[in-house]
Amino acid sequence: MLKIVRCLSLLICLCLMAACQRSTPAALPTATLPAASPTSEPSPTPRPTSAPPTPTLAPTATLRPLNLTPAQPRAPQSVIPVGMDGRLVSGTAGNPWWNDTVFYEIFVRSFYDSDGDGIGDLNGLIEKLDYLNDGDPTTTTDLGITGIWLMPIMKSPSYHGYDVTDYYTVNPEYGTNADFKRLMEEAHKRGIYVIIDLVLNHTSAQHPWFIEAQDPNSERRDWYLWNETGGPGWHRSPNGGYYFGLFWDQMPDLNYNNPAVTAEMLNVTRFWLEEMGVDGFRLDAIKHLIEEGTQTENTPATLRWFETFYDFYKSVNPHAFTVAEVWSPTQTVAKYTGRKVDICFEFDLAEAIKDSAFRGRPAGLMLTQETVIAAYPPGQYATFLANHDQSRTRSSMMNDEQAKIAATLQLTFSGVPFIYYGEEIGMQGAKPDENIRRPMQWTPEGGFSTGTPWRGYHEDYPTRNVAMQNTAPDSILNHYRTLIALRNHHAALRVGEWKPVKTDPLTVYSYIRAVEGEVILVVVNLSGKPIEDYTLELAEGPFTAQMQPAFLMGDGVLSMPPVNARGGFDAYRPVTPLLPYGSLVIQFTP
Ligand SMILES: [Ca+2]
Ligand SMILES: [Ca+2]
Ligand SMILES: [Ca+2]
Repeated sequence: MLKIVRCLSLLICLCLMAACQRSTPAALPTATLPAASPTSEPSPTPRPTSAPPTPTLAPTATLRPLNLTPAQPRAPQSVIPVGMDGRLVSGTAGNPWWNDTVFYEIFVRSFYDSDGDGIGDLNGLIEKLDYLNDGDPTTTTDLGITGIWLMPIMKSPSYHGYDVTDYYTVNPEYGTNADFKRLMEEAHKRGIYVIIDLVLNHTSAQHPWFIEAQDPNSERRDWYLWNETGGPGWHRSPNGGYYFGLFWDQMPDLNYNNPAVTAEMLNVTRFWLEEMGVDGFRLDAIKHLIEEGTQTENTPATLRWFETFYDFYKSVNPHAFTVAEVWSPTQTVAKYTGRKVDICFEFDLAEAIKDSAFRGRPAGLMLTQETVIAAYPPGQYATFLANHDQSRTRSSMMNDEQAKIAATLQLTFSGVPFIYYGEEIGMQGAKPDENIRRPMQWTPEGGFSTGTPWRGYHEDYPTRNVAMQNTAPDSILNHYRTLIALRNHHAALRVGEWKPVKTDPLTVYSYIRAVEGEVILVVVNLSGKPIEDYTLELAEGPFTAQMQPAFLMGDGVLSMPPVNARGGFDAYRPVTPLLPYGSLVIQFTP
């Protein structure tokens, strides 16, 4: 049996290598922005009723510097919001589709329970899709996100699901494989892409593979890592010997030096892409995949393995997308980006944004943003504020206004934004993990389940919930809705060049985003006080004296920028005063 598996996997590896050698990057297509006159209004697009069109563009060809001079006529803003034109398989201005996407991370167990057993499920999520995006571009009552990342949905004995016992079956607590396919269909109808968590590094200790492997004579023995002496990360097996489980004794690491393991996990990858129709994967803890000696992270073998993986999933679907968790400093993360995985989460940036919002001054934010811009291909990184492993953003802030500022700084920056569920209403929670993964607060009664929730709500649910924030114009929820809508409508915010603006005082933070025909100026008052006396300075830039400013967010009387000879401005004060914790987003068009 093992021999057959090994022969098969060798064959697969050989095929992969051959495929790898054959593939050369396709020519970059021209930008696919719809031609539009600057004055036309967004128009409703018929909701697609059929399956997504076959992808025709190779996203691998798009990892190159942006060309800010598209051949199309000038379009100050995209006429059709992204995610609304059927499935956008190619992105704006030659970028991949994910640069036009705002993702939302969902813990299914805590999102919405459809059957009253206290556990969120896939049918519950389907019921709430209209909250996320109703598929109708003329309504602004939805959140407007265009992508979903589902935390693990495969069969698992734990509440979080990061220890899988069956890679081919949906956790029965969440639903069935058929339910999942219906979710894919309903999401795609609304212009929402769906990616799922894929846990490659380890299985559950209760996975049949590991149960078999405990027998030293089993054919599965070599699917995991064993030694006779133990050590840090090694756990005693009841049948003798020690197995390696970096995170937990219930999560034994798979042995990727064994080609049969690679072959099987590629099968899993193919199954979800082909049979279940996912648009891609969030890859868990990938820096720990292959150990070399005592080195347990970022080994050369791990980086090499992901080259194989990349070629494989792109061969199954050239538009499949991966976003990886490499919880390391930027320079290390960047090594994985492109030809290994598509993009990785930017942990340093998340910390810098939250730190600046909390401290009320830009604590290293500009340097971090410059480092990020320089480290990756343009826009090829995932931005976020918090995820299921970290304190919720609101719990790291002093008030709701600071949480809004953090959202402004994330959603007007480049990259691919990810929003953890509940962040849009400022849900609170800090470690232990269960407390940052609590049920979604839908109504003053809670509204997550008609039964007893698997874990209690955060205590503030009677006053902090979707229903109440829905009708409060200044709520965090409506702030998120506005920012996401702006991003969906304005190419400059999605794929525009980023340029820092010098400010005085430093409690004012500012930058521009620019594409041909549109410049967007972001100005944030990080402090809780109004600021009358301030100046913005941009040594050189894309401004012309003819440009007209207009508010996309904020209000007041706008003044024209004193444009200098190099297209920048020397001492600009667009509006007075800057309100406490105020976010201004100002558009300039010719
Ligand atoms: Ca349920
Ligand atoms: Ca809508
Ligand atoms: Ca490992």
